[in-house]
Amino acid sequence: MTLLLTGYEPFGDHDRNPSAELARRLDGETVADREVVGEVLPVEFDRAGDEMAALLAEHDPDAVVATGLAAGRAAVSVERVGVNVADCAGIPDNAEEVPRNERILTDEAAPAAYFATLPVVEVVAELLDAGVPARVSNTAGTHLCNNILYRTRAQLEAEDRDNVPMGFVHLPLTPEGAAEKARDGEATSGGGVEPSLPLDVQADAIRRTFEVTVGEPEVSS
Ligand code: PCA
Repeated sequence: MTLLLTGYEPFGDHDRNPSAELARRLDGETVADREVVGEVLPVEFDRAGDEMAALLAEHDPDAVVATGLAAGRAAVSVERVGVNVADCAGIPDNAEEVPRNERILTDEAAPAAYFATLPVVEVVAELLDAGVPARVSNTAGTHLCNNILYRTRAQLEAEDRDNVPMGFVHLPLTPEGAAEKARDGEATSGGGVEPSLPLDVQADAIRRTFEVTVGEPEVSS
């Protein structure tokens, strides 16, 4: 029994991506009595969805949590919905693709959006109870993070695997990442620094996300 966790490689002007670090860190851990499979996806519109499809086929996970970086957000953001839009919003992907106002699935019957099937409200409530700044987010944007949410939900539905909970969690910068960015900026002249959350706290948030999603392990008597 496995739990699939994906992160994304660095992209744009980010030299590091906490989501990739987390996927590597949690890979092989036991969470809620299941083994976490942590994998890093390419930030490429042409490849990410196909790589996810291959991971679903290989691991047949009990739940899927995809993650990525949302620099500037102060909280762990559990996404509610993925929309059928691919628009790089000025940030080319790592293959220099720059889609503008495109559909992810061009089939007429493709829905405008898919809801995440993680229990997003319960996950956020649990994270807040545990002292982790978290919120439900109503937009994952239109870049690769939205893309993997929409495409994975479409894939699971097409395969009649709708019972596999799947969703997307956007992560803030780590303190190290925020400091690195501030070094290139105006912080030494009184400028601002982006919000951040330590990787340990982010890792705890992801473990709890899985636990709430698949339920705590049974306590045997
Ligand atoms: N964040 C981007 C793409 C990859 C990542 O980690 C996003 O929010 O879409």
